[in-house]
Amino acid sequence: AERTRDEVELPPPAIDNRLTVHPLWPEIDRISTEQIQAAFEEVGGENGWQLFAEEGDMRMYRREVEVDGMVMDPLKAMHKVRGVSAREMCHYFFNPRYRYEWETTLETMTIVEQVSADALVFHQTFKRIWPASQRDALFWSHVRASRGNTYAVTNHSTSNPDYPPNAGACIRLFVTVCLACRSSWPAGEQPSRDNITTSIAYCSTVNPGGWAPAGVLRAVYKREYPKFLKRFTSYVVDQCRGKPLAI
Ligand code: 18C
Repeated sequence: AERTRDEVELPPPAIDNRLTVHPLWPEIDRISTEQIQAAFEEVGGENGWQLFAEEGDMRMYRREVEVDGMVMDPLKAMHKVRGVSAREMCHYFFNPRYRYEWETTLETMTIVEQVSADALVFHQTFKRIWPASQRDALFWSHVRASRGNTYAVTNHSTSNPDYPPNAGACIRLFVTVCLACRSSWPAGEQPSRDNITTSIAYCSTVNPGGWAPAGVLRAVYKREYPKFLKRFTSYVVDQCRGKPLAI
């Protein structure tokens, strides 16, 4: 039963019609297209990307960017995972059913709007980091297939009158995140758990939304991003074990 339920909810191979008639569609389409394209561009040291974490096939780069004294360093991570597909990776990243199992920064998650099979709006609160105020975020999330065995999830901050910023104890932060995944397998073979490799590009820019000490913030993301990517990829590998490969 578990298997059938999962297959039904896998990211759809084409855009859901309900999304294309939603008021957010033009923004969702534009930002997702930009993010997916940028995700696979090489980092090359010349644009100021510095490597800050490396482990096995995982590499993480950041650019130091401060706006009015607030840290907004863009992050870009590359990884390779064997035995799971791009579609499976994006399924577990997009579907809220699994989020508490791999997302360790989360305090609460609410689905604000179910737009379509491939788009949701979330409100999330995060664990508080002393001495800063607690943060929350309101963002749309969209999963789509692209050419070349690629699936990607893009998350981007939005607004909603029912969830006004900075109303309670939380300061609203702003995110743009893209998890782009591309699968490959040897030419002439059928893809299987034994021969598939998925390249992952994860890009993230977080605007903390209000004062946060730069040193603490950079220390937090140096620790949290590698932890996230390692934990999430091994979570997906574990979940897929023994299940038929979904391409
Ligand atoms: O992409 C990820 N997750 C998605 C699903 O949840 C989604 C989430 C995006 C929000 C990212 C912002 C998270 C801020 C968390 C702040 C509190 C961290 C507490 C940790 C302590 C245990 O796209 C995976 C996201 C992986 C997040 C890595 C951490 C990034 C930290 C960025 C700095 C946050 C600045 C605000 C806090 C100020 C503290 C001094």
